[in-house]
Amino acid sequence: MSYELIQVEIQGAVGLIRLHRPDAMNALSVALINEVGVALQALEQDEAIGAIVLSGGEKVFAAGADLKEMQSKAFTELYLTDFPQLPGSGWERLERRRKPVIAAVSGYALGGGCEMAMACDFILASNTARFGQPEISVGTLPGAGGTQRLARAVGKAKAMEMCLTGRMMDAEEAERVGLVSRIVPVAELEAEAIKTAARIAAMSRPIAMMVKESVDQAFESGLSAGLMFERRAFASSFSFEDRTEGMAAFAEKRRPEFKHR
Ligand code: DAK
Repeated sequence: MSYELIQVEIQGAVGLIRLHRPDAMNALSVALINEVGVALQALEQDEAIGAIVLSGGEKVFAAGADLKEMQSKAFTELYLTDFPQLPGSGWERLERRRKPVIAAVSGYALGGGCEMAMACDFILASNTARFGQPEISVGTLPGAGGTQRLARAVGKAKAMEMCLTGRMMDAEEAERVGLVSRIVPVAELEAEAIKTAARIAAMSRPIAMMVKESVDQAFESGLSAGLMFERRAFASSFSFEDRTEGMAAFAEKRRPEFKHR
């Protein structure tokens, strides 16, 4: 598959998807979102891939939905098509994927760009990253998780202020409040994200997927239901060969050789 609006690379067991629409600040047109979805699906289906990095350019991760494309849309169309989340659409694939995805954010991550980064499993940011939900400035509001994931990530006060004023948050503030896991110098960001993804990909794939499902569960349920989910997942890890191998390797003071089974 050849792509026009993204670049896809494979580095060992890591798949890299780089948003690449530099003349429009990586604005998320439906075509771009769907290319991301196609690439994600291919990487999900590739047994050799254990983790994925989603990055943009050094100046911009993504400046949000393509406002020029969105401008002429009417309510009826958005409602009838559940824009742009039709079954099989790129956004739906991003939301439903099972392999871990790291967002590597440099520069602007605004509107749908911030939402796309937050839909990943965690965000590594460069020192130039700037996050915001400026939709209110163009007369609308976040539509792909901005009010929900931002509030869960940074709490009500910051989320409310950002969504109501459109104020951007820089990398330091984003790390301080827990929106990003770490800050990396801009020139090193993509390499560091790939290195981090490679570390995840070296773990047992099914166990990494269970870890992801279990942490995600913390945002879907109350504490006792979440604890029960985790306990059941923990018990079921004992059905994997990789659990036997991991503990045997520890006892034998060697590196485990996971077979992803
Ligand atoms: N859409 C289209 N084009 C964009 C764009 C965008 N969001 N952002 C930038 N561009 C284009 C500019 O129009 C300009 O194009 P030319 O004029 O050169 O042709 C080029 O990129 C360079 O932009 P600037 O000249 O503005 O560059 P600056 O460095 O001065 O400013 C900026 C950079 C990022 C601060 C500024 O461009 C800006 O404020 N952009 C708009 C940011 C914004 O409002 N974003 C939120 C959009 S609403 C959903 C999924 C997603 C969404 C909703 C629902 N579902 C799943 C239901 C998302 C909604 C949104 O994101």
